[in-house]
Amino acid sequence: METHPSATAATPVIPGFHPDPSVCRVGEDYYLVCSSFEYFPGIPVFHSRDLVNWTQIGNALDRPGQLDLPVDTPSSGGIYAPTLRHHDGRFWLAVFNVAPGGGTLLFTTTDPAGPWSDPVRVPGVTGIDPDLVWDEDGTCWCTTAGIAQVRIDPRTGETLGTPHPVWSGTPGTAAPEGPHLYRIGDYWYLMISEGGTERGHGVSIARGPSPAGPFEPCPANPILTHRSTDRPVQNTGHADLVQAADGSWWMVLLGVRPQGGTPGWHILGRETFLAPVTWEDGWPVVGEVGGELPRSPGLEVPAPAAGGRDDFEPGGLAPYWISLRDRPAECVTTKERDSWLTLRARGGSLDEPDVIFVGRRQQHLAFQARSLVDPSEGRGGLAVRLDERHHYSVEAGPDGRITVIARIGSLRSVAAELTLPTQLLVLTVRTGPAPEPHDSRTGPDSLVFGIETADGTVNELASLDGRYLSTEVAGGFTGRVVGLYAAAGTVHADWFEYLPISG
Ligand code: 6LW
Repeated sequence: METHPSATAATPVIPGFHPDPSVCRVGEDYYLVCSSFEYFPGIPVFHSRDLVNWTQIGNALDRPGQLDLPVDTPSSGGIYAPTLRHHDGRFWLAVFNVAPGGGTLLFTTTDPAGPWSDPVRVPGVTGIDPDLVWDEDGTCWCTTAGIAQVRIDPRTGETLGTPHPVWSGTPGTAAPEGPHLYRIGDYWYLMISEGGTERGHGVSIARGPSPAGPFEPCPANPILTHRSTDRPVQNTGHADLVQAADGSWWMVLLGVRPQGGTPGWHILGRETFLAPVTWEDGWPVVGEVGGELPRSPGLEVPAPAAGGRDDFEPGGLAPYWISLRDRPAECVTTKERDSWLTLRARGGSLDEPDVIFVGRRQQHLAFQARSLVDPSEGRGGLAVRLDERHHYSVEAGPDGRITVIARIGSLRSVAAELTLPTQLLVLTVRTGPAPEPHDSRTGPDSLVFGIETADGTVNELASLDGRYLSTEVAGGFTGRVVGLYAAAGTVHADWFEYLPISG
């Protein structure tokens, strides 16, 4: 594969909340999956021919029975870091569901676009971040955060023995997790993340003669970290390795792009980046994150993620639309009104865990979104959501009252209010510059909510400080999601448009 120096070293290959990437190659095709937490469907699946341009081809967990996220599954609980592997003609996916009744789950398919199998439960594996690898004898090894390891039968979920500790990274370093085990050349390599998924994050590796070790750490550990640097991409870690069809090696990893002053706020969640890997003395050496990127003949790189307009055709929502915990057909449908999305309220406002909300990830540092809604049968609107306790929205209802609502922690406030005769309305949100102060405390951005009148004039109602919809404020593992919700009655949307402004 050709490589070319990129001027956009801070550009993720899959922007927006797409953390914990796991990748595998079959011939010329690459497949990649990410964590999905409290959202349904779960585990977005991407395809690429060059490791740079990725297309979402589905979601592995797209039906009830595969993905059970009870209403008491907390935000940033649910589906944690998956591992995707291809073995013996099948794709395998291992995940841990951090939810009541959850645990380790395995799925398999011959087509990563789906459908994927029902889950096989592995009750004997209780750690997060399960990795799967098969040795020369066909034995399957499952390695989890901690780091612990046990042999399993992936078809039945039976554990063959009890999990036992293996190499757990650099002594004194927090949170050994995200293990992946590989047979490369004469060695078995155990690559893990350590330091926690925040600014101290890093990747370390060890090697040994068997999948169970004993493991000798790489003298150059951590092989990747951006801790204590001023690089634009921070929190780099939770990585997976893949060998390209031409023999070159690559790492996919998560990173964040903090904005504003100190301590820096990341608003898009943890994103997927790519870095080149070379080998020296039998150890991997990681190049610049986002630096030298591969290029397949005929493909321009790196292509920024597209925005676009959804017209809600009756076939259903595109795979990038995500809901909270489930998506009951009686509450979310494109079949009730021709080419409209209908949302029927169930749980009240965005403060409630069972609110009916569907959205797509904010994938650009600056964006705008618009939607034409009919609020004549219920109250609802356009929201930017981090979690139940951190969201902003513009909402309309049959009484003609339009409100901009800000929820920050335990505070809920109506930031702006306006009454208009009930009518079809275009609700709008866009990012803008951070509000004052413009000093070391400058936030990442602002979120400006408004309505558009029939002649296309935008009436901006409120501009809200974006820092409160960042992971540094809200906590957790996700990022901003922008979308539509119903708080009472039934709300219809004719179309929804998401457009990048920059980055
Ligand atoms: C994941 C862990 C991590 O399970 O964050 O960054 C956790 N790494 O490995 C949630 O994504």
